[in-house]
Amino acid sequence: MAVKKKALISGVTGQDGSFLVELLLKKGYEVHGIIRRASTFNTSRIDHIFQDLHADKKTFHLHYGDLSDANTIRKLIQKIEPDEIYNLGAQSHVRVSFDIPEYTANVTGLGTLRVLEAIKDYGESGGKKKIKFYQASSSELFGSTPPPQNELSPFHPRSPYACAKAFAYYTTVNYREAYGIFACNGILFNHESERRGETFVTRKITLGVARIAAGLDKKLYLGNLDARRDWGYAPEYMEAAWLMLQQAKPSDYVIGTGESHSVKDFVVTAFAAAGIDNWKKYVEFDKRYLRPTEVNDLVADTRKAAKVLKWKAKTKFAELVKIMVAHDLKKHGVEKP
Ligand code: NAP
Ligand code: G4F
Repeated sequence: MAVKKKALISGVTGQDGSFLVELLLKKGYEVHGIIRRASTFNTSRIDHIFQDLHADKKTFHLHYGDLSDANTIRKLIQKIEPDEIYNLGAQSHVRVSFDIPEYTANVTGLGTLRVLEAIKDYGESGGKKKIKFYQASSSELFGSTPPPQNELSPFHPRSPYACAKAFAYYTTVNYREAYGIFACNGILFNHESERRGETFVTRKITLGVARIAAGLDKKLYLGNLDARRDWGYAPEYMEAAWLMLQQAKPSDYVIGTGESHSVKDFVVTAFAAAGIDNWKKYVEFDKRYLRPTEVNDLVADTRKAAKVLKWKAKTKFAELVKIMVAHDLKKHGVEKP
């Protein structure tokens, strides 16, 4: 019987982590995930996997750890000896990073360095696996660089989050060049789903619409409606992440749909998908959701991913909004219009 490949995922309890676990288990991997100790349950996105017929306790394992704790990361890598590491863990909220910049730099920036150092030391101390590394880089790196953005576009980070991701991006490139580690940056544009965190704008909108449809809320409070994003469907983006580590050579790739829409477009489409006319009656501005520096427009130029990875986004904007609204309406017991 062929030996199963092993993957180690940081951020396994997040939106992307949960889709990546499903994908890798389907591909026959043994999957290990790092979870943080919390005083409340934080595994709701992955609980169903243990009940799935295809996953049992022998193929999916969880370990306590934290990206701020180099010692535990090192020990986990030495014990598990994964073939592939996906570093998805991060303080990933851009607005929040202005409130907790030092913590964000520590986890989102230095966390990446800690994982790469542990991989390097594993190799140098005679570890037998040539561990491949995926870094969850972000289109936030481009910041104020005008669209479309590709692998050669300049970075101009506009938040502590983006600055931390820039450190992580360059550290990944440096460890590839300096130590020959198979390390890739997936520069992913915004990707969403029914599992998206509830404070990111898309999910906040689809949940808000569902709560209004269910009669639970009267208003939805938002910030800047003019910002434009390239929004795709998260499970497809994890397929791209996996593909990057299956190539002959490590490299960096932009992943997105190639289309941008404004937050207002998302609002209009979401209310319409729930059969509610006159969105203006429900949406109010709240300056608390503005950022000191904003990223105005992101659009991915994905020609490299299409050529090398043969990857292309399938789910486009209108379909994505429909999926998310339908999910949140159902969650609130509202029949689809
Ligand atoms: P998410 O839902 O916010 O998940 C973040 C994950 O990181 C969670 O599992 C979280 O654990 C974990 N985490 C937070 N702090 C940690 C720490 N100190 N140590 C270890 N783990 C920690 O994010 P996502 O949307 O899945 O995104 C995954 C990655 O891709 C992130 O690095 C994000 O910055 C990046 N990214 C996302 C997008 C996007 O549009 N979704 C685009 C580009 C890049 P808890 O569950 O315990 O909080
Ligand atoms: O949904 P957002 O919070 O996502 P943002 O800032 O684009 O970051 C997400 O995507 C990045 C990839 O480019 C990831 F790296 C990052 O980890 C995260 O997943 O905000 C999107 C836009 C912003 O322009 C924001 O100002 O929506 C605007 N917005 C308007 N009202 C709001 C709100 N954002 C949030 N979160 N909440 C609002 O009420």
